Amino acid sequence: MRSGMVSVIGRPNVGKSTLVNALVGQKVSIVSHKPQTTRHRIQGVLHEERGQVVFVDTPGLHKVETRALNKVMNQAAAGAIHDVDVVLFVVELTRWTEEDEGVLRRLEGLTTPVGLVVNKIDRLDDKEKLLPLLQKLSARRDFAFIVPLSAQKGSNLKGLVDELFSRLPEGDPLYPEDMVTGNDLGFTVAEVIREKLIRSLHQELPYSTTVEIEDYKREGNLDRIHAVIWVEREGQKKIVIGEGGAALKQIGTAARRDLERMLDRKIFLQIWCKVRENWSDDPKALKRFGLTPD
Ligand SMILES: Nc1nc2c(ncn2[C@@H]2O[C@H](COP(=O)(O)OP(=O)(O)OP(=O)(O)O)[C@@H](O)[C@H]2O)c(=O)[nH]1
Ligand SMILES: [Mg+2]
Repeated sequence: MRSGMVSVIGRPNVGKSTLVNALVGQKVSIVSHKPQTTRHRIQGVLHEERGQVVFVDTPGLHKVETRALNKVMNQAAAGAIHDVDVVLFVVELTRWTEEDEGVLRRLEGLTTPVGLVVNKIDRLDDKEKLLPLLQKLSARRDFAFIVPLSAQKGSNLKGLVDELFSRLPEGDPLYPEDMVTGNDLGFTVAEVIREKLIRSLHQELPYSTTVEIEDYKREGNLDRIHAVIWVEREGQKKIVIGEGGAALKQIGTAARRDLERMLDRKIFLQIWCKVRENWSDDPKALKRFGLTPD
């Protein structure tokens, strides 16, 4: 048997979380079309006959660190490069930016094997263009391997998993067979609510919100959960709640549906929206909301 840790890094929005979910066959990390969705390191475990891979999804490494939250997110991602067996650097096939360049710089001097995952190949209209694009990317570093794939369509995932297993050390599984994520239940619930929130909000507002679980009670087949959506200003609270509470109700319903399916239990979910001014730039608030680099 082989087993080991693989961290998944890259700039925001390239599809790291989509990839980790596809690899472990279950949703362990939330996804949205807006950059900077993931804020923590998220573990997802792939179990196979030949062994186990523990993936570490990370926040997208980004350039502009306007608030303390940005620094914490970048630190969480950068810290995941070390003490793993393989690093996966995820990029988009057709879009290379200054932030990809920044990720590449962070990898300089690293002796751990770095594999390049070229994602979103489903967007390529002309397959003839694939090879030249891959050649261009491969010139950027001496990558251990390069795998083009589509995380969303699930194409060529096996090619990637084979590359990983060939590089993992021999050893017993790190986690029990039924464990899919290393993150706890309260965290997962908060993340599912945050996903619905991000998807329902526009422009910059998602960056000013976070979700905290205030109370979590298990009563037979029912989980009773009280959650708080924190925003930074009164005006934002109005938007989150919506006309007559309609927006908040929609977020709650969508989150409850997902959670009932994921946990196979009845969920009673109550969500409040509260203001904590400037929380995203306040180290004390970040600590309280569990937003620390580890
Ligand atoms: N067309 C296409 N879209 C994809 C693919 N993989 C991911 N996406 C989309 O890309 C967007 C970002 O996906 P995420 O998985 O949240 O990206 P991420 O790298 O985790 O982003 P951050 O957490 O913000 O760093 C979402 O809208 C996904 O649906 C793919 O293979 N093809
Ligand atoms: Mg993500």
